[in-house]
Amino acid sequence: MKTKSLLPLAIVIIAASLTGCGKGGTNQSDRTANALASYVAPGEKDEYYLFYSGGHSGQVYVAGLPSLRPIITIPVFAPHPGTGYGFDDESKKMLGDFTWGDVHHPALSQTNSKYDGRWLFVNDNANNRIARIDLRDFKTHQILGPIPNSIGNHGSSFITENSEYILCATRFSVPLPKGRVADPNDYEKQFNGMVSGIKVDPQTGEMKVGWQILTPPFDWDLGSTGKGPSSGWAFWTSYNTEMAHDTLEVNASQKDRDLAAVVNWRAAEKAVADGKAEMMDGVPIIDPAKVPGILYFVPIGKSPHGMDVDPTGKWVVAGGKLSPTTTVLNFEKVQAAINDKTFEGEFRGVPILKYEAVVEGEVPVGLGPLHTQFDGKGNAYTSLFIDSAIVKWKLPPWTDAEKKDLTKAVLDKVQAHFSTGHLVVAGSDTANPYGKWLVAMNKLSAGRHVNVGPSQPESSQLIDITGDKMKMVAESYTDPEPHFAQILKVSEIQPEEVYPKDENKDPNAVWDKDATGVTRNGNQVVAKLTAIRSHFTPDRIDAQVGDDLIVHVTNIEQTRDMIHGFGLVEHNINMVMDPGETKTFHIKLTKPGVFPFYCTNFCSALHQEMQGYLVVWEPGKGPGAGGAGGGSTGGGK
Ligand SMILES: [Cu+2]
Repeated sequence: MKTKSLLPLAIVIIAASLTGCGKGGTNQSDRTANALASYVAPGEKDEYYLFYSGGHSGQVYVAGLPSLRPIITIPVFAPHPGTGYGFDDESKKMLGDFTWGDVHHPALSQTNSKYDGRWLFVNDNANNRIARIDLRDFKTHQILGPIPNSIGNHGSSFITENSEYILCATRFSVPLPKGRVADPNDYEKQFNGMVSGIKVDPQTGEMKVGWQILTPPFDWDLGSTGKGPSSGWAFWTSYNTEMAHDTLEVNASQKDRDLAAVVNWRAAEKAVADGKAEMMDGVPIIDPAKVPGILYFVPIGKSPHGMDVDPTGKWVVAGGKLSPTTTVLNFEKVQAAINDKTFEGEFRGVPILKYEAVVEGEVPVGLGPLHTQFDGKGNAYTSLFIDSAIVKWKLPPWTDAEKKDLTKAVLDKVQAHFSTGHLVVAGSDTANPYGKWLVAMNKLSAGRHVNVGPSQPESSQLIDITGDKMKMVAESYTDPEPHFAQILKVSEIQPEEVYPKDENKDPNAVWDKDATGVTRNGNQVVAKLTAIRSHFTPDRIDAQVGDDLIVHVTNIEQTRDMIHGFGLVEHNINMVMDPGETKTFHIKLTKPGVFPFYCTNFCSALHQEMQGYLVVWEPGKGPGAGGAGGGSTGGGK
């Protein structure tokens, strides 16, 4: 009797010791397998770059995959003393008067719907800008904007399949052109949204505003561009087709369906070339009511969010947000409906495609579907904000049984922690995704890290999607606040580690001691310095109160990772020069004194000794005092 009753308990104990159930409900063998799957040993390197947007930090962060370890911050819309960004003349000019931005959706440049490893574009939702990062040096090289006639540049940056355009849509609507004032009570009549085509130079990546399409004052949300059969098209969801201007939480959630935009961007480009646009604030604007064939609407339920085109370009998936389904549009049906004029009405002269004619199905994925990504094997992965999960489901074509009951198309679900917003599958927006890894970027990661006070760190989770079932592998801190991300194979790019001397075209670059020095011309004092381990030449600059001081520093190292900084005390200056790079700053000297400058970027055992003095004399005093016209003033030669 006694033996019999103890037997089940013994089995439980043995089973528990075999599986070794650990923290967080993961058993020991899974813990070991997961650790090995994401482990990158000291000296080894990751296989992929993860570029994730930094939201209102204004920056882009780069981590490695599968380790999820942060590698570098690429400053874009905010100063970053660690790299001297926003302190030298060039980056200061790019930032303009803004010290922040709101980065949402990075886009890697593409050629033939494949990442070409040249540029990464990111949008600024707050100040209506687009930036270009060059993957040759992982630095921001252009900030375009504020874009005219565009407010709330959230629905971007969506790149076309050969990087012809960055396409953008507005989240907010205002009276246009910017600066015109109208009462928000007249929202429907006086306010407008906009779709913008930002033209990208195919050689240099230089961006300029190409054209714009006027839209009703809907709040455009996320979008994506077509490829294959949908080549030349782009798609955005919207919320607030109610056109409410207050208490949007309630007033913009009245209708069961909102209108998504289906945009023929090639037709827009042609219409502008054919002179069918009217200028507003220097930009050719197309009114889609006057130029048919550019814009169509299609109803999507309810308050949708993400709009993603699959790798074949045939299926366009919209997340329902307030509806527990994703809506799958069939692009061939979209084209047929356009050709056959299968419309269910129009809005302000723009045809509304008949829902039943273009929808392939509504997949019951779960609560709060936001964004969808693809693995290129016929599967889709959707983030569920409310369910805090990632759901894997099967794209069409569906079997008859699946069509009858689309719950059968839902293949797997894995919990995320918590409230995933965006997710990214490696290469999802190309014609040939890498698949392999999915990263869930969670919005509310309450309690996932050790307690650091009220601002709870966000977290991202790495999910292995190689098998039939998804597998949660690892989790890591992510800087606030991640929105979308892009994943690029490390082996596909070869960033420069040193700027070659002969490629430095800066007219103020100096490479040898004889070319360095400080010269005065009237009230302007120009210093040309070299930096090399472990000294500046010259290490003394003399000037006077009231002078304009211009300092050019060239890092003449040609050795990788030999970086020097130039920090000037009490003047808010910190430049950082990479090997072979010249940077310039420019200040008005307002106070007398002796101000040390020093290398801020640790460079050698004698780094601490790498310093010098800016001597700011009272007006009319010091070397070269009173002398108008050129002349040496201290330090140097
Ligand atoms: Cu140094």
